[in-house]
Amino acid sequence: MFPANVKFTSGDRMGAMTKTIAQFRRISAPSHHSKTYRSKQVRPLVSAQFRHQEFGVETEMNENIVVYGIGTTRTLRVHWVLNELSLPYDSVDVRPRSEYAFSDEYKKINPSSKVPAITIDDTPLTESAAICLYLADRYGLGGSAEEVDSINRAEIYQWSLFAMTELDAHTLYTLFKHGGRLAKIYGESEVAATCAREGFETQIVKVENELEGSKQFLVDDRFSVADILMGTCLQFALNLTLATPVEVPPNCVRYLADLKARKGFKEAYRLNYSETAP
Ligand SMILES: N[C@@H](CCC(=O)N[C@@H](CS)C(=O)NCC(=O)O)C(=O)O
Repeated sequence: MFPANVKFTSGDRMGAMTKTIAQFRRISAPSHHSKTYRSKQVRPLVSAQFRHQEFGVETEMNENIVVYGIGTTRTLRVHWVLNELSLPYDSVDVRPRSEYAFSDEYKKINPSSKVPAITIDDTPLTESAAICLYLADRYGLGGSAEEVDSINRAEIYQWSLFAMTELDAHTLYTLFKHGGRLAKIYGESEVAATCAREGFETQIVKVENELEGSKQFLVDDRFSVADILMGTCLQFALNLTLATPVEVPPNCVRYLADLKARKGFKEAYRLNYSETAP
């Protein structure tokens, strides 16, 4: 199932990785304040050589990956998966709703002008979850490297899609758009915001119960892309600035705190939230 350039060390999934390329670069997108688009500047970013030992993946990276998008929990998840995998990539600083996001240049990458997006050797891919699932499958992040017919893999999809649909898209983003900071753009609506809040608080119980008993990861006691997608949704919930904050229950708060202690998360967070990161 894996392409020729991604190999597991001879039958030993926990074997050491033999090759890592980890030179990151950041490309500055034109600032949303500027009227004219400056040519992109390339700055070297720090390398991050970690995690592959955990997954036992031997990677020969022949592709050029560029991430478009910083500053939100959806962009964070893409930086996070790449940092967990120690994959080299370039990053273009595109903020949501910025002038560059609506430029013809960016619309060729994501016609809906949203972030995040990536290009892989100039082929664009959008939708944060699709990007994360693809990269996790292709480069073997934890449980995602399971055979296609394994139940673990099915559970990774189950939790990933649950996070994206029940939490990210139709409860948290609706609350953000109609009851939070984006209401000035999308219109304030108490009905929509209340429904979204109740929806989140009902759905999160399923995650809370799953994490009972100090459970660290969602699937098979192993870190997987489902944890990245769920963790960023929980972070999204906690980031929402609302008169009455949404309630994130204790097992979820503890689970997120553990995820945030990971080196891959910390590096991704630094790159995602600081425009001046080297
Ligand atoms: N389903 C998409 C949602 C992308 C999305 O809505 N991104 C936000 C930033 S987190 C955005 O660009 N919003 C612009 C807007 O619609 O205002 C994904 O997960 O990638």
